[in-house]
Amino acid sequence: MTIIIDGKQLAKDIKVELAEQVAEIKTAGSKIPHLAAVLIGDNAASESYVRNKVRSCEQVGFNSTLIRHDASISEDALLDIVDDLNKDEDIDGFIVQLPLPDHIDEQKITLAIDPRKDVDGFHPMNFGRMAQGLPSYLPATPYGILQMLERYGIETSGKHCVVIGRSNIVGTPMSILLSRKAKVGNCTVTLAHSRTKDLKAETLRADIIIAAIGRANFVTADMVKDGAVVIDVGINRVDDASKKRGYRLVGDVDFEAVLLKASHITPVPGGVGPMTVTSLMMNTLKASKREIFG
Ligand code: BQF
Repeated sequence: MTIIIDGKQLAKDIKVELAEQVAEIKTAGSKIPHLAAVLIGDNAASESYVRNKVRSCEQVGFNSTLIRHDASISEDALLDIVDDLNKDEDIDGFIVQLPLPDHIDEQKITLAIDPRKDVDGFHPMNFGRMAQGLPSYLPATPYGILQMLERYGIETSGKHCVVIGRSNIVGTPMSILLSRKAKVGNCTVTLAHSRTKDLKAETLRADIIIAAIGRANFVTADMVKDGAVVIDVGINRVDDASKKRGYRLVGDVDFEAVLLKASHITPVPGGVGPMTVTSLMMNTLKASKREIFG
């Protein structure tokens, strides 16, 4: 029987653990962790992601601050906001929700964030430290996936993992983390992407498949070996007249068909997504405890 990995429940469990730690912080009279989020424009998906983050802060007992601006904000004005947050003693960590409007250089904004407050782990300082196995804020999605593998007792050591997709925030860091010498790691990793010659030949050899392509139902059953672990990072909208919103969310994996082959599979929604948000909370707690940079 295939195990459906319940990311929503796992995220709840982690939030209970975080709330216990916050309660101890409050009892000790120490500073309450404080996360700030900067949201530019009115992209519906970004709004819902930031809402999830603010709600999670409330659930675990963190303070949160949401800074909103319309899409016409200049790059310089956004850099000023980042600078203010870098200097604000009460803010332990902050995120600038991506994507940003086209006239703003995301790389420039990311570089302006103080690495000590970079709880998304996107600054090259954190990325470089991660790649070298030094303490760092791990990017939230890969961190959430590591948590899932660990908490479901999935063996990774010596396994062949195929990561599909080479983005800076998911595929590339995931491939690095799984190949590292670590509790969850020691995989032999193949990083596949749009120029990969024979993707099916690669995925059929995989013990673990991480799908982070961004195309609905891209990974089909014929690409999956019997007993493989399948982690679906995709969040794609497909038209669905039976829903009142007019669409539903599906992953990068053809769930119903792959379910019949996999040993473990993550659903969408309720799989990787909720774990991404709790990972951000875990990073924020680390920031407030100065765990990474002292
Ligand atoms: C769920 C994200 C692409 C680009 C930028 C729960 C989230 C999503 C799904 C969520 C994501 C995706 C986030 C579910 C944050 C994950 O129940 O399946 C939570 O809020 N996410 C983001 O902040 O930026 C993104 C995906």
